[in-house]
Amino acid sequence: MLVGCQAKTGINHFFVTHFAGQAGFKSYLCLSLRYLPLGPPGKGNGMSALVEEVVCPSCWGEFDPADGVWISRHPGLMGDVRLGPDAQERFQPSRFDARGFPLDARGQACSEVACPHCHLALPRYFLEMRPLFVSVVGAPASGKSYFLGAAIHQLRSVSGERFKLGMLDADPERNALILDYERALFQQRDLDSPLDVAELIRKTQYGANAAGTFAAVRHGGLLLHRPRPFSYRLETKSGHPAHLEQTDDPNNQKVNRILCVYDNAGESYLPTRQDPHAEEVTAHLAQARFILFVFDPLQDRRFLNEVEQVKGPMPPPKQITGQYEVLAEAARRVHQLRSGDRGAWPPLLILVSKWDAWHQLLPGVDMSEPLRQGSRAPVAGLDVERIESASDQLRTLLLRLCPNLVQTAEAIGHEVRYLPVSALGKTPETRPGMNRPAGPSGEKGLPVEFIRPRDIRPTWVTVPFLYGMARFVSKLVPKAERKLEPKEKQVAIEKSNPPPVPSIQETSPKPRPPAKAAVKPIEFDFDPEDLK
Ligand SMILES: Nc1nc2c(ncn2[C@@H]2O[C@H](COP(=O)(O)OP(=O)(O)OP(=O)(O)O)[C@@H](O)[C@H]2O)c(=O)[nH]1
Ligand SMILES: [Mg+2]
Ligand SMILES: [Zn+2]
Repeated sequence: MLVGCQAKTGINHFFVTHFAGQAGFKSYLCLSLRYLPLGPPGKGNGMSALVEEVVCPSCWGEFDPADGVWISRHPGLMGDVRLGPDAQERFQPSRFDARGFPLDARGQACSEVACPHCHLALPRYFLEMRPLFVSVVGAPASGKSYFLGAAIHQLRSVSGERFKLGMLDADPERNALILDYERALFQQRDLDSPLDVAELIRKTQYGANAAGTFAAVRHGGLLLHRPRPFSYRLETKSGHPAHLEQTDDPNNQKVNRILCVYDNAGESYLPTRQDPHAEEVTAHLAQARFILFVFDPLQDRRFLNEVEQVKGPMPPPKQITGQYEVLAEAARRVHQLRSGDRGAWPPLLILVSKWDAWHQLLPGVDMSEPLRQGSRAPVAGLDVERIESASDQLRTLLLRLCPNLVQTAEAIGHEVRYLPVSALGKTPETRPGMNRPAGPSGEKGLPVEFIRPRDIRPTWVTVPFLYGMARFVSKLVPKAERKLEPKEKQVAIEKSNPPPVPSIQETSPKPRPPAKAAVKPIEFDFDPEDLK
């Protein structure tokens, strides 16, 4: 049933929104028709607004939604110029069935849309919502996958319940890997039997042989590797301050976003200029609104020594990778991918992982959920002040134990924050005599680490996403901020201008240049006028 249409770019492209079947399932079709009747876009007439420009979550190429290609369904139409002989052919439709679905060359109705540049399928919501790319970066075994599994799981409930911001999988099938992580952490049948943490979430596979982690795309005679995106619809609900029923913005496109993250293996961030595969699968760095760098302090010898002084002997780290080099390499890639535009560098949040194992070094930091609920407001506000205070305290600790990290981070980012996180919330236990098999050169195997599912209680895993959204994405997450008195403002300016990072050899800090007038460059504002 044809219920509405919307002109694209004033010429001969039209999107037709139609409902198929009882489920009310929506589809958008690009029709090359000239004189379809036009109706005003808006709620209630079955129309759905499309974004002006789609950014592909696989190759980050931009395209007009009207130029999307469709994926054929007939089994006889195998073979695609970009994806090889095992993929269904992509096509631009010229015939449609009675319901408006495009027909492939063998007459099968099709509903899956793909990017015209790389030909990879993408969730349809990318045609309707503005993207929010977030990069999670870190060395091997720093805790990226554990963090993502815990953070996405907890964000689903926190964002909906506390912020009236719905979070749904844009395509559950394509999010299967992260859903597996979530199930491993939070949906075990037996809550009391200890599980081996190395098996609970396995090391992310890497390289040309880890076919599940990327898609190979032929382009200009080359075979390029594109990482698998995981995407979530973030949509305001009734009660959210920016949830307005506006006829000129039926999808609330000015506010809603499609959050897109990637789970790369740490190896793809190691500085290996010889390996184009690594650079290709991490090219999302150039699109990131903010970057989350996962730093594992237990892989840093000096930090680990300090922890051992307080807690006694710790299991040796699985590996020690050059985490500073990984950060510097990520910065180099951002710089290169953004053609050297330093002004466009995204804010950098340093997540210091496995807080459960080192929290004794950071006493006095309040790690309860940094949310404040007003007495009358239906939504909570994010306690940005408390998060920034924790960041200042953690920065001081890192400056003493890992000055290289602070120095590297602050040389890269205009905005750098330091956040403690723990995906598990409890340090796994080891058992005497239970070790992994000996290494190839005969060295003793590492102890096996166990955790009981009942004990998994993540700490602050949602904070990096919520903070990033509150600070750097307009109107999604409200900040709970006190209005400062003029005197307090001056103190805040001084506070937000922390002491400089001494170079490795330096002992006395250099004076820092005076603070810029704008202490908080991006302010949250819920003035509804602003949305018009
Ligand atoms: N104590 C503690 N250990 C953790 C935590 N999260 C992860 N780990 C440990 O760190 C190991 C590596 O975590 P992953 O999430 O797989 O690390 P990764 O960064 O994804 O590693 P790659 O996939 O190799 O890049 C796990 O096997 C756990 O042993 C945590 O919150 N606390
Ligand atoms: Mg991983
Ligand atoms: Zn693409």
